[in-house]
Amino acid sequence: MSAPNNSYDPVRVAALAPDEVDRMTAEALAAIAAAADFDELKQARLAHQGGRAPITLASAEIGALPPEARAEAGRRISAAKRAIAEALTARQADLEAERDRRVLIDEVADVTLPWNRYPAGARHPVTTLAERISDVFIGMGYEIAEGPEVEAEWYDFDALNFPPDHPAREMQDSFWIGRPDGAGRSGLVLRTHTSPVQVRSMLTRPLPLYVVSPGKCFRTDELDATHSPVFHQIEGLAVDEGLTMADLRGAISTFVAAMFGEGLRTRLRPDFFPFTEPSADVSMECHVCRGASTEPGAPPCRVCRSQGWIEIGGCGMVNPRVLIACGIDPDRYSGFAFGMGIERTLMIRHGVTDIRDTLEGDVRFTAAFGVEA
Ligand code: FA5
Repeated sequence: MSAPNNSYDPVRVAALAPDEVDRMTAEALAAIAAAADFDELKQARLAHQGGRAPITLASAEIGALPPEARAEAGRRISAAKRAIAEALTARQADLEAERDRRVLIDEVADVTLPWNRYPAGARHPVTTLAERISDVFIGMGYEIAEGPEVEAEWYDFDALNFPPDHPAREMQDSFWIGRPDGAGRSGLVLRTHTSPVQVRSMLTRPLPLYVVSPGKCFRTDELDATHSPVFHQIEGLAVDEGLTMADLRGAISTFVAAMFGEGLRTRLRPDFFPFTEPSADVSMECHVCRGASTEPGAPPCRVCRSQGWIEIGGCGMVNPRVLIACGIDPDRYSGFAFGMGIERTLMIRHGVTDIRDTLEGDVRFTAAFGVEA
């Protein structure tokens, strides 16, 4: 800063002359107005408001003026600084408003665009039906039991009283797991039914025993409208003192009422399974025609093929040989068991005419059952 000077020296303080201050101010205002973005505005601020700005340097010269001239020069400089500061603030506000406007345009969300291009997935109806059937039995006090899909031959056949080399073993055509060296069977099989879970349950759980076991089964059946090489069954097993066929029938009737409606009759007809004695196939009265289609002249029923009855699975009293194989005293305990196909139950319940619809993964099929979680 120059030293105080009582004699006005127009050369040394030319920067404070009104024209010069006006010129500096005009230059600053022009630069500020021309700043097209925040960077340019920053440059203009540094150039015209910073420590090296002409107006800042000029104000440092006020002390060099004669005292009578200082006040006026001070006012002029202050007015110039104020004008520059206001211009900077205004330009800053303009640029911010412009940026906000651009953001609104650039980042606009078109709320009319379709939002569900990837429709929510749904659980497979076979899975949800298996859970519903399980829930019916859980409501009666049963527990869920599980077993492996790759099963030991002993559980799938031997312990269930399928004699070795007996044709009964071929009742369910099996996918055998070969030995890694290719030399014959390994003793493992893709389980052909859920009945091995009966054995696993009897060997590991305390008595009395009430379990259901839904799961996948595998057979070398040709794929057609009613058969699949991979399908699901649900197994039921009860072992307790004093159980009879009447208890078995009660369990099945409760299942039929819960799944197909109240008041439908059930029918057990003699059948053969090596692991139950006596054994029966289970049918229920057709839930669509309720047997009416069997009357002479009545319209045909697609669901039961005018038989009046629909077969839903196999059942029986647990063969005492199986109880013994599982270390259970058949003189004290008796048991009943049943096994039903889940795809077949789905087909009967929902009028599905081709089991392949349950396998193909077409969402138009599964979506019809809703998006039940
Ligand atoms: C059995 O598998 C016995 N384990 C059932 C059983 C359990 C009897 C407990 C007694 C006591 P079956 O082979 O009939 O039985 O099969 C039972 C059900 O599985 C059939 O009624 C059918 O609904 C279903 N099923 C069998 N094979 C297939 C297949 N290839 N595709 C779709 N469902 C099938």
